[in-house]
Amino acid sequence: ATAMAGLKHGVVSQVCERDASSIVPVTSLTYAKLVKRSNYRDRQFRGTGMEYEHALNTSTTVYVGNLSFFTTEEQIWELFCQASGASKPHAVKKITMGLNRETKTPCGFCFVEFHTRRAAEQAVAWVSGRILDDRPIRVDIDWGFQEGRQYGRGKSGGQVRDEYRLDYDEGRGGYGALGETE
Ligand code: GTA
Repeated sequence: ATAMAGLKHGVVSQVCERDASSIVPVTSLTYAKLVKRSNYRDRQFRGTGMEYEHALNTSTTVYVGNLSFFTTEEQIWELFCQASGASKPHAVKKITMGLNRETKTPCGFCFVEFHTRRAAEQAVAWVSGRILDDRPIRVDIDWGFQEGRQYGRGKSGGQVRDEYRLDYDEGRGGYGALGETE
């Protein structure tokens, strides 16, 4: 009940700071309510709105955003395996690091594929907002990984959001790409 109330009022930290081992079994209906949808829509998805919705509702993949460029795949494995609980150490199937299209170096996001839908939903509910390398990470249900999606779509090869940023963000390459040239 605390978790539900926390999400309802947007107090994500209350939910995320809980020890994964304290998660009690709940019904799928409760999980569905816990999974908060973002407003993100992948404009490169080739399909109808209904197909996109169906993919989001059934996918076992999440997108993880706001990562530091220095966060490693190993750290992400550790975080998600730990969050899945000691009883399910193999919940994570695959991690695909987001890479700068030009330099092929990490550019601040990744996709995590789980073995089950429930594990993906739990990750959204319990891991989003956790601090990794001093940054609150964002975990979003994703429609599913396809080759090519691991690359940043910004003009400079990184993520689009890093094109427009005007602040200085040490963990994400300093100033935004456009800010540097303007
Ligand atoms: N499931 O939230 C997400 C998400 N994001 C942000 C990226 N991906 C995501 N997937 C899920 N949820 O495979 C995926 C993409 C792709 C990979 C890299 O990560 O599907 P990208 O970040 O480089 O490019 O993607 P994307 O997603 O096509 O960028 P988009 O939607 O144009 O913009 C993302 C954000 O950038 C916006 O929400 C906004 O914050 C900022 N932004 C975009 N345009 C502007 C603008 N003109 N001015 C200011 N800010 C802008």
